[in-house]
Amino acid sequence: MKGKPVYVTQPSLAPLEEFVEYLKVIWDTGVMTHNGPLMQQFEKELAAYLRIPDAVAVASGTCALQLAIRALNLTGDVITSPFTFIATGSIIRWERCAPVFVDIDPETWNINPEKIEDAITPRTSAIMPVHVFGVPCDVFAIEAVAERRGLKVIYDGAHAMAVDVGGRSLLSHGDVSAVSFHATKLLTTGEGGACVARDPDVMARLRRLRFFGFDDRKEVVDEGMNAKMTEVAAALGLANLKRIEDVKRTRRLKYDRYRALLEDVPFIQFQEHRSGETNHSYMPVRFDTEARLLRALKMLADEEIHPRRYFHPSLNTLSVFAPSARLPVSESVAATIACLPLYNTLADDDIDRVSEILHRV
Ligand code: T4K
Repeated sequence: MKGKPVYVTQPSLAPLEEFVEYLKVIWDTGVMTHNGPLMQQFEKELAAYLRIPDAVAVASGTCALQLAIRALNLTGDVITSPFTFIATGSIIRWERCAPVFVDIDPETWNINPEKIEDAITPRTSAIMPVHVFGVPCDVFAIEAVAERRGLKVIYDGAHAMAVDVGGRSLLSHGDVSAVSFHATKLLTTGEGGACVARDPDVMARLRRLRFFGFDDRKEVVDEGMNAKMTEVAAALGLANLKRIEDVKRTRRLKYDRYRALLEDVPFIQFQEHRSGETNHSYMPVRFDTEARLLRALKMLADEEIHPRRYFHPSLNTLSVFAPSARLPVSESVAATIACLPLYNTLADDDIDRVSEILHRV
């Protein structure tokens, strides 16, 4: 039976009253932006939640990546994953560097650390892996290569909120990690993001870059742009952060329900969580062929259920990044994956309906 449309995701929002409580600060003070009290509080509470010293809140996940590239003065080639959202590749190019795509692991769908070394040349300045769908990259192998070859590491941690690896936040790895708080993410501020850097001097630089190059006394001491998080966004972040553990728990239950229902479907493969850690921010499934994926999408769309082909096509095949090498694993994974609906208010009945349809594909 057709119900109301079911989308790939819906935002996880705190009760309106809790958001309004924070908004009152804005109405009382009139401060809407420029490193206001709510943004500072959000940075502190985010850092406390992640058990890291500090975080720099910015206007989007893409801005976070952009500022990271600038703060580390990257030039030349940046090695990255082709199986990701366009933002990863395009921000490298936007910053006048060249993305060099390296193929992915067929099971985790993250960059294959064993293939990184072969792609390094004298032009390479950094590696920018992606923790795709919130599943950690092999941070230890990647950082070993980076250290050996004198390269910086920026993690595109757009999906990596609230995941630990080796007993610490995934976002504390690398020279800089960049997370997204877009409406579709585990923690949302509407639009927003944050940078986390190991080196306090890099953190200070990120703060200057996001605010026109101003220092604490508002003197221009660096290059800069406007990538600040607004007070309204920070208010939403504060309200939503209070619920993040609930959000994670609920998503895990829904993810597990899908897994149990789909486990015996012979043509479906799940993403490998090798480190055992993930935040269940997406529900990706891989089909054996693109034809079967397309048939599944059609059958689901007929029932007003709308998964998404995150991430298709593989970035190395896009003309904006030509010429790029052929990357068979990423191209094949990208052609056969769909993210099923997964969000906190998704009804179990809808999960059952999606699973029942997939059994029939
Ligand atoms: N790196 C990676 C690996 C990323 O995945 C992303 C972004 C970035 C970097 C950059 O971070 P940001 O600069 O965006 O912070 C979404 C998001 O725009 C994007 O943030 C995200 N990744 C990407 C994977 O997906 P779409 O094309 O899915 O958006 P849209 O509008 O089709 O929304 C999908 C569904 O979500 C809708 O069917 C309904 C629901 N939705 C969406 C919005 C915008 C809502 O319920 N409310 C909303 O406000 O891009």
